[in-house]
Amino acid sequence: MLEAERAELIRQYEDGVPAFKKALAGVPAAALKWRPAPGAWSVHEIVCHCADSETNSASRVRYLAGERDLSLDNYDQDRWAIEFDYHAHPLETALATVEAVRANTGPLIRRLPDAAWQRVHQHKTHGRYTAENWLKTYAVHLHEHARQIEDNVAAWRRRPAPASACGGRVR
Ligand code: NI
Repeated sequence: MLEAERAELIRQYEDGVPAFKKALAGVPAAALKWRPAPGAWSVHEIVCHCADSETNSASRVRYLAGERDLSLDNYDQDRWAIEFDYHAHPLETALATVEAVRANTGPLIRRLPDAAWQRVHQHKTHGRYTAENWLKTYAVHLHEHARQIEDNVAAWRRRPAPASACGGRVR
């Protein structure tokens, strides 16, 4: 990867939090825990996912850049959302976590030397894996979830009116 491409991806990575917070600011309180489909995440669950995912991501890039010959694996993000009961998790601490881990990782990746970016590890799903592979994923991660939040709100606004308790009959 050329240095200019990497610099652009790092810039995108650093733009992720403002984009994510902007999308979240547009969510009506009543829409926060609304799921667009069975099994699809609510905005609240998306934010909790991002806190857990970004925490892992911040740790992962440190391992990729600082360790040698690792074997990496995935985790099941849908299972985490259910087993960790994301709807019961405080939204504010999840958002603060996303902000903090990103703020603390940006300066670190900005000063990584070429050798650290290109150190080769093995990933169970992706095979050969470097910090550059990591960067391609996480440059867009919060932007993608910001769009998902906006889509959730749009779907929430279009949702059918709930049936009234009396089944909609005129009384
Ligand atoms: Ni994600």
